[in-house]
Amino acid sequence: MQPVSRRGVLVLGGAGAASVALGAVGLSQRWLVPDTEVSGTDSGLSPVEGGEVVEPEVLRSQDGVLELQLDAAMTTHRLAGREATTLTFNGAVPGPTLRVRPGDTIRLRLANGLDEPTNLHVHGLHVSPEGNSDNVFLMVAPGDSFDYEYVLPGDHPPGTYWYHPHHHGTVADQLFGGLYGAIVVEGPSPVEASRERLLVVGDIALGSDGRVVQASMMDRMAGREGDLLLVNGQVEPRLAARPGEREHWRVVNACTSRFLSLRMAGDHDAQVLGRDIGVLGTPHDLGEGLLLAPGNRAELLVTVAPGEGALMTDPVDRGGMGMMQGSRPGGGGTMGLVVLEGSGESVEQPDSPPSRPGPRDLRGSPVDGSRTLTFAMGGPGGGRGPGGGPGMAFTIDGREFDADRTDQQVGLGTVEEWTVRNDSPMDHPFHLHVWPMQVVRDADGEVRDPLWLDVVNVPARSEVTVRIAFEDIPGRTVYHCHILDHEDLGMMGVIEAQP
Ligand SMILES: [Cu+2]
Repeated sequence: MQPVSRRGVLVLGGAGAASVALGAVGLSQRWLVPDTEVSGTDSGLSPVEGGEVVEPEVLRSQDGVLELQLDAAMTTHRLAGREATTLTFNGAVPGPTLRVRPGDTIRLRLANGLDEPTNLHVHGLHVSPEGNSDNVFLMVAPGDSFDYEYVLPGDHPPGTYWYHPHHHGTVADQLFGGLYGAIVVEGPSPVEASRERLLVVGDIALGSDGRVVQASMMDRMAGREGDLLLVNGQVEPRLAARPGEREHWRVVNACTSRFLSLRMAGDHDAQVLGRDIGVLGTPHDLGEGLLLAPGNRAELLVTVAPGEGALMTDPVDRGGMGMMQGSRPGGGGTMGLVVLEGSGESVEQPDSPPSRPGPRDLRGSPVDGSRTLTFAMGGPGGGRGPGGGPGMAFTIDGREFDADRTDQQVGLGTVEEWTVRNDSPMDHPFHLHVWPMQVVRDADGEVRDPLWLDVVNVPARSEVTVRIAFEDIPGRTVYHCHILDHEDLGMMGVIEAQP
């Protein structure tokens, strides 16, 4: 089968995050299209597709406390249906799912069994970035362990969050290697559904020896994408349900650099209930492509129809540069994430989900300050990135990351409006730790309904405007591009919120 080449589009491109469907996939075909072009980091190991979906082990808080140990180590285990040697938390990819409630405390011992430093970030949680909380400036040396404690506020938004290492310079390697897991903050009223499912999407490339393929400098500049698209560590697992059943799916994009464009193929109905932070007031159709940049999450309400269908992801053109031929971001063609089979006796269709109170809207608040941040690529880099060479600079406001410099000082208790500009020919998903962002204007114009994200994609050569309420949690932390290779190459800054 002739691979579908998108290289021309990508090299000429920089067209932003428009998704491109590469032909419809018929119901009788395998959902995973083999032999399509894959990106720079290719596997020599053939995955075993299918099998019933298996969810990561769940660790639940009791009486307001979740205590656990996470062992980061290189492990030989089953991945993609084959024996593989990857990085793991507690021996598995993904690591265990942490289920907590607002007001809970998580006490987590991170034991570093790797041969290099690591640490931990709880992505999206509104918790302190200081001390032994969500402090990305900490470093846990090989052989050492560290006791983290995260105290969730009593009004913490329910939703789907996740964790991964955040040690600058090796974030992409360690996440791509397999170090990630989900965090669920339960709400007071669960979504009415027959069942809940967690689908943690990651990608990886494995050599024929079952080891993780190392990324080249070109892969890093493009943002590496592994050719094995994993859901809970499996390739295209299967789910079964009865027609008429309604399921609540939590989808995490834990890929290092790969963007997902979700749609449902087949007759099953899918509604979007929530994005990164909290719920949407009114669910809307999944439609033809919900963009999940690396780090984004979606909560879906799936109503099962008779027969087979699949949650798919279409390739996303996230731009590129002429010199990046050979490592082609956004590659891989249309791929299946999970196959959903509706069979057996139908159950009565439940009522449509009630609307919930929507999230707050900062557009009514006075703005205490505004600033512009500019993402750019080009010129010689400082050589802080992996590989050590000068490479290309990945900058915010013309500077590469420096942990000792504070780039943004904000006042605690203020609301600010930030315009994030992207002067480069590639998309950069903007992630701010601790404080969620309300998107008020994206590359397509005003955003009508309140939309709260902690990763906001800024398409190539465009800008996005967000509002941020710097309330109740002071501290010093970071913002960065969530193409984690770009973050490692310097596209990160330091913010401090002070009274
Ligand atoms: Cu980037």
